[in-house]
Amino acid sequence: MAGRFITIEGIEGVGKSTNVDFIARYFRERGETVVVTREPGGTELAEAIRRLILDTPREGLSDTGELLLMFAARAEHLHSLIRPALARGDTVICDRFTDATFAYQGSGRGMDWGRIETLQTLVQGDLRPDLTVLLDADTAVSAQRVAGRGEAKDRFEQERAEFFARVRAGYLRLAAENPQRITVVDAAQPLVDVQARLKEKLDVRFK
Ligand code: Z5A
Repeated sequence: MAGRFITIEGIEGVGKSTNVDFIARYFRERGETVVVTREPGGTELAEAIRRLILDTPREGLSDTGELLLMFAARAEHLHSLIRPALARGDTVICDRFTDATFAYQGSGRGMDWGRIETLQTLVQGDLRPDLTVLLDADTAVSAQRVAGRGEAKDRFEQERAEFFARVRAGYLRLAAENPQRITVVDAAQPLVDVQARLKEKLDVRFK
């Protein structure tokens, strides 16, 4: 596959959407064709699955159902958007990917990581991101930023701080286990500093 696959991860409100735009600009300025997408979602069918997941109250969807819907959405996303874009040689930047499943369904919900690895192989084969940016901040910072938006809370946003602390620990475990692929950026800093650090890391990796 000729294109580049970059994902961005972190707990809610750490600045993923904000920095996806920054990364997209970085590669467009280098003359690359960039496809920006997100999970769950990215295609019409996967966006419908996203709405189903996020709008269903906690008691209305089992943990196993939630896990399988995440991978069903991912299978469609890979088939219809990500793999074709990579085959064309585009740079694909995805707001969340399978690390989110390990962190949220694995560490957050307490589901077995080995089972998630099995689904990862089934759905992705050996496709993994070339680079994953993990925006890391503690739960107080993320909660404050989410509250600042004043929007209605979805299925995940209604979870308590302990849930997000487990999710964050899951992400940090993934970063420790995959140091070549996952780079951690301190997202608690002012945006200008976060983006300066991000640029340094992209320069080192893609110079
Ligand atoms: N999920 C899952 O469980 N399993 C999976 O496999 C996948 C997903 C793929 C939807 O994701 C939910 O799906 C998600 C996990 C689950 N739920 N949660 N939590 P989502 O990505 O759409 O939802 P989200 O995490 O809630 O994203 P978000 O709320 O849009 O947050 P964000 O993109 O990280 O943050 P942002 O919108 O860029 O920034 C938030 C605010 O902070 C905004 O006002 C910014 O201007 C501000 N901001 C950003 N950076 C800074 C800095 N550095 N300083 C100050 N202010 C800042």
